[in-house]
Amino acid sequence: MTLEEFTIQELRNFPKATGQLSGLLRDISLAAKRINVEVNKAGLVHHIIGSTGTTNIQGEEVQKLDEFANAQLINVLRGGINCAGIASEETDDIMPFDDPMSNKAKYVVLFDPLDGSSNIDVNISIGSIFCIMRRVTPLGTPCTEEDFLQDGKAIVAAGYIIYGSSTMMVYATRRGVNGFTLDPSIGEFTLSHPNISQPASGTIYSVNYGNFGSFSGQVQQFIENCQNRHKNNGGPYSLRYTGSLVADIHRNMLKGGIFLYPTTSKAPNGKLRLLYECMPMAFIVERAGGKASNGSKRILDIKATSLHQRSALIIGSEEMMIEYHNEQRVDT
Ligand code: AHM
Ligand code: MG
Repeated sequence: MTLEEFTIQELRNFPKATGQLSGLLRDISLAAKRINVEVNKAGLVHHIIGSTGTTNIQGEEVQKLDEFANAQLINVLRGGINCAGIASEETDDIMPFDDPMSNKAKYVVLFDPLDGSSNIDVNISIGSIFCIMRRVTPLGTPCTEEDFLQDGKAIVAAGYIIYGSSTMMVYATRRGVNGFTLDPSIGEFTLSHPNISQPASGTIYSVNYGNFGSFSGQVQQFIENCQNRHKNNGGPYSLRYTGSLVADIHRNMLKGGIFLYPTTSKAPNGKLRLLYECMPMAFIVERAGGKASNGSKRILDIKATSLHQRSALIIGSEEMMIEYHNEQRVDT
């Protein structure tokens, strides 16, 4: 079943649905296919790799593919009629589409167009992350920042595209998580991973171990426990970390594991973006049965106060998350 067929099938189960959410998911999947084509050319065509020579609002170098992916997502969402406006990791401010059709749309979309961009030039999986929120401002008016600065209760769907050994789009709604693999022979995302459920435990931990020295004592202890405690239990956990959030969380969601990006001395509020990275991934993982926190608070209970707010992120299999939080309590 293609993603398009799947979303239409879902609509049949909800006769009252307006089809706006399904339309958005199809719009996003179209942008994903266009981004995928360029990502696949990255080793061949030099005008698309490397830096644009500019920096984004976060002071990071903007890669040409980041910019391309951002433009593709904006174009499909602006061209469609289901999105009132967007916020992007690569754009300073929100972008209300502000035309009569868009102003009537129920949803706004937040995204990180190309996450893990430091991996583009070295052929390691990268991803796009998106989050669809129900707006709070009156329909018929342009959306405002208030529609984006919400907590997890506003999320109706979230997903990611992973450009890896194959290209997949995984998305979650309140009804569950489904994964679609791009079938290059027909150019369609095809249902390959129905009803994804994250194993309750696992043997993988994912963390930038280079930052170990600047983690808190409690985080260091948890990591040491991952290395030691399970020796009687089939050996230590395996450390797996690509530096691409989507790839690291995708693997852990399918196999069971925990991902940690705690606060560090360099990033005292965490490195990852609450709205474009942490909240969408938290929504997906929770729908698959896992958990996500900033170390002390559930990610989906945090209400963003600014668009590019950072957060620590601890996310993964339920039992490993409980273990993490129990240890934090014991140690503090
Ligand atoms: P980006 O949005 O600039 O690509 O950065 C986000 C990435 C995540 O994909 C990844 O988990 C993290 O940054 C890796 O950071 P580090 O290199 O500090 O380990
Ligand atoms: Mg990112």
